[in-house]
Amino acid sequence: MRIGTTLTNYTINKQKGFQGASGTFTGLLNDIAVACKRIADLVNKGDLVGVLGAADTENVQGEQQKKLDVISNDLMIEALQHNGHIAGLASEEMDEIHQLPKGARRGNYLVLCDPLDGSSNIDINVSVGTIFSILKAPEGVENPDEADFLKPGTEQIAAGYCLYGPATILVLTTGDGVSMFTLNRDFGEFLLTREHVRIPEQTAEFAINMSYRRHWDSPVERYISECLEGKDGLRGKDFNMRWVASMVAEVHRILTRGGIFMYPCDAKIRAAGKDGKLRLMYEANPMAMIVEQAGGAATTGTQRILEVAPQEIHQRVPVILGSRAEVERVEAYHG
Ligand code: P6P
Repeated sequence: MRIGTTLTNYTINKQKGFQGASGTFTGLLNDIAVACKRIADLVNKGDLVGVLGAADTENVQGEQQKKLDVISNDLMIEALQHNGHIAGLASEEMDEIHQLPKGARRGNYLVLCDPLDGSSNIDINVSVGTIFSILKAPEGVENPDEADFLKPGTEQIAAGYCLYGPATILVLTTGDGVSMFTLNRDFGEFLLTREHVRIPEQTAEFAINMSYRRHWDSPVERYISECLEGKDGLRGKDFNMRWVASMVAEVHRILTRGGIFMYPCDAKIRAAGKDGKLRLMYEANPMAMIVEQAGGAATTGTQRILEVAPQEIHQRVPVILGSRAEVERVEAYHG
């Protein structure tokens, strides 16, 4: 019996192509994988270890945090801050950039993460996930500040997520296609299970929260109405709908069988003074890189997500991503 290709084997082989690769990238991915394995363990145990339910705190978004949101964030900090692979960490769960302890070795990378996305699903035992984005750290900066993190998505070195579902699957792109690694709990390794993942160009499956329909802008209303008209309508085919309320699960479904995911801006979001619900730096950008690397597309409706110039670390954007032909149709309706 073989071991198979571990995440570490994979990234070391990938690094052979990186001039002057020092192995810190492999080390960084290993740190992220360790955090994800521990989060997977706690998500899997749930009530057995008392991690479900709400924490008595709010995050910077003013949203009630779940205990596992806070625990997952603490685990990401613990896994990342002592090994000399990063120079700073940004997280949905922290108002400010996390600076490394005084004296801790600084590394070549910055990590931005949503430690546990979809946490409203934890207490109902529906899939949730960790999302991460990796940037190059600025040369010779001991304590990178928010401005050092505010790079467009095109500058991401790598992006990925870990889906805590029936299987625990880590999905990664380093800019050369998308690969998937399934956790073998028997010996605690992520093993390569899929490579060169491609999203089907066409799809007949859309994901949007229909309960906001009365707030939608006309391009979104037009697109969804046409899908709902089915084969007797303009599209000439029936569509299926999904809404898991966990972006990681939606993106994984799209990588696996195609589809379009939409969290557009709408009148209600605009009235609250926001540009969207999902966050650019640690949700939209990493997912957009993954989707584009798998042949799909990711837009705000009027702009390629990866080209949005960030203004602040927790800013929100509209997100429409998935099968290229469908995303381009929605963009055309916004045109
Ligand atoms: P709604 C989870 O809270 C999240 O950020 C995404 O993972 C998910 O797609 C979306 O929000 C769900 O939002 O408004 O349907 O609860």
